[in-house]
Amino acid sequence: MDAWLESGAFGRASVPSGASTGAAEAHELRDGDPDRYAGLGVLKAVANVNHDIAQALGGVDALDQQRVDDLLVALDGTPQLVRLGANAILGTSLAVCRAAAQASQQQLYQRVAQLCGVAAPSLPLPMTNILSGGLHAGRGMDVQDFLAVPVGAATVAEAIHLLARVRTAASEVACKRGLPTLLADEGGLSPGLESGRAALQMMVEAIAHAGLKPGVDIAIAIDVAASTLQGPDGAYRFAREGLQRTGAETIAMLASWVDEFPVVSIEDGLGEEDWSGWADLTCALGDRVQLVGDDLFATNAVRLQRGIAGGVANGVLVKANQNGTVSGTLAVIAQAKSAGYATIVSARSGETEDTFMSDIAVGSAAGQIKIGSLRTSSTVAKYNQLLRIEEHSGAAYAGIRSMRGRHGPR
Ligand code: 2PG
Ligand code: MG
Repeated sequence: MDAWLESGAFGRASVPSGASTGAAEAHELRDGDPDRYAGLGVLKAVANVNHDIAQALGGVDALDQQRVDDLLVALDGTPQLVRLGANAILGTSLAVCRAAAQASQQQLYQRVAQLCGVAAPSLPLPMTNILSGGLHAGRGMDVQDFLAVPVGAATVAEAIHLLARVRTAASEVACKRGLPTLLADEGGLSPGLESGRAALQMMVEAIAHAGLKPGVDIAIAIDVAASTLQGPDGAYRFAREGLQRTGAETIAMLASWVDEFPVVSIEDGLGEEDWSGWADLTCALGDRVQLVGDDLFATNAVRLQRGIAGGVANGVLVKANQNGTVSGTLAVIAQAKSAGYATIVSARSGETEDTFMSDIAVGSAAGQIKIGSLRTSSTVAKYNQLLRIEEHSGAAYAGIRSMRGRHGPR
């Protein structure tokens, strides 16, 4: 998506797509023509940008991001942006924001900081996928993601280096064990291990093999993506393990992992509509680890409010394409922060070369960022953007203080 302003300023953006999507996410408009990209073409969304959206935005002040985004949402007219498509709307919103940054001679992270009233942008603590299962790896393991969190790093540059060391070491461990070393969707490995515990053991082995201390240099985050495991009866099916667990049993399993391994963050530990289970999970583990809602909150203010009111989770994953606009995404970050929730700006499993998310993470002082392993150009681009901003901004590194649970602010 390209946006030109009358001044000649220009902004370009592209939008990602996810494999494990939450039901409450803003709608991604696909053509549904089976003869083109298996139905996943986006000619309709492109046409919406070129016609309805271009017409509606002509003459509107691009520096007024809120007005641009309000116009886009009103033009769509549906809560989940099904008419024009959240892909069409977000692409426009991001491109306009970039053009506005250029017009006002700001770096993009500075523009984001201005939009959210953040005086001190910060460099985020990264978390990175190392081992994959679920929909990111042909269901080779039940749990979707095991991630490394470089809790011992003092700068974002050092953090990225530690992550690269763990990822390389994980490949070596896989090789040694005769496990596959091919890439999963997020640049991690797909070892197809039989249980979450086995994957955690492999994570610890990889961290140690990299010459690092588990829990000191590198801790572990998990994205269970439990919505993808839950059956219509509400039970969680761990097919690879050959087990079914109730919500309470799933909480007990997660608690045992926190007891035994240096786990500091658990995302989507239960399903997206299991609100009472989530409240129990938060009571059980919220003081010890960060509990992150991804499919649960879907970067949606109404769902997040329900979570805050019900004592559910203590962190929110932030994906701009779940929300649909720049303003809406930044508003969710502000809402989460004022409730004391951690905010983790996240890539999707289907990413592009666009690095906007790095600027959102810094500009909003989100504190954390989740990007796939340093194995593809789409992820390297985002880490590079963080390094560029680090050099340009002199912003402080948020580090481990940005987490919730035992590492978070008291
Ligand atoms: C997630 C994301 C990134 P997807 O579940 O958090 O790992 O995956 O884009 O497939 O939703
Ligand atoms: Mg997730």
